[in-house]
Amino acid sequence: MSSIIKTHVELFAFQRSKALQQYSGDMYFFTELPDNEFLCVLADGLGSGIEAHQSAKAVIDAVKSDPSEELDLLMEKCNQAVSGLRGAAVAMIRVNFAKQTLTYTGTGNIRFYFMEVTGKMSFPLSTMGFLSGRKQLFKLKQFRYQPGSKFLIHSDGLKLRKVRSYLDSSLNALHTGHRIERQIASVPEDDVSFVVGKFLD
Ligand SMILES: [Mn+2]
Repeated sequence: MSSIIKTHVELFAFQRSKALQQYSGDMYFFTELPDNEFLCVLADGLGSGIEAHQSAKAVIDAVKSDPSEELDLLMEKCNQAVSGLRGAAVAMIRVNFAKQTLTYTGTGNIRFYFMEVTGKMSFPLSTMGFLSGRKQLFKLKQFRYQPGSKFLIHSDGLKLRKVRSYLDSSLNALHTGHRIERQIASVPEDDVSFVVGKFLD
C-alpha cells in the first residue's frame, strides 16, 4: 500500500498477493517523465507465484528501461520481454499535464476506468488476449481530463461492483483508495492490485 501526492496528480496504489504469497504476479510502476508527463503501468503475469512474478517483472523492467517511449512501442517492448515466459496482461497510461491529456492502452484482463468531473465514465476495453511475444497491434485511446477527474486501473483480482460509486465521489485519491481496499479480502484468492489517481488543480 502506498499513497503519493505529486504536483499534478494524487495517487493511491495497493497490492496484495494471492494467499499472501511472497511473490505477487501483479506489478505496478509509475513515474514522472520529462516534458511534464506521467506514466503508470500495471502488469498481471499469468497464473500466480514466482513464474507470474517473473513475467510481470519483465514487463516492468522493459518499461523502466525506456519510460519515455511512445505507448504502443512500449507495449511492443513489453511483448518482446515476456517472450519465453508465461506472458502477462498489461495496461498503461501516459498523462501530459500541460495538454491535460491521458492516453491509455491495454491488452488482457486489466480494467481501466476514467471518470470526468461531469460524471461521464469511460472504460475502454483492452485488446483481447495477453502479451506473449507474438506480434500484436496496440490501440491507443486518448481522453482530456480536468482537475477533479479520476482514473482507476486494476488487475482482475479486484472484483469491484458499482465502480462508479467509488469514482464519482468528491473524495481524494487516498480515501477513494481506502474505500476500494476495504472490498479486498484479507487473504485474496488472486493477486490484487490497483492504482487510483485524481488530477489536481
Ligand atoms: Mn490476475
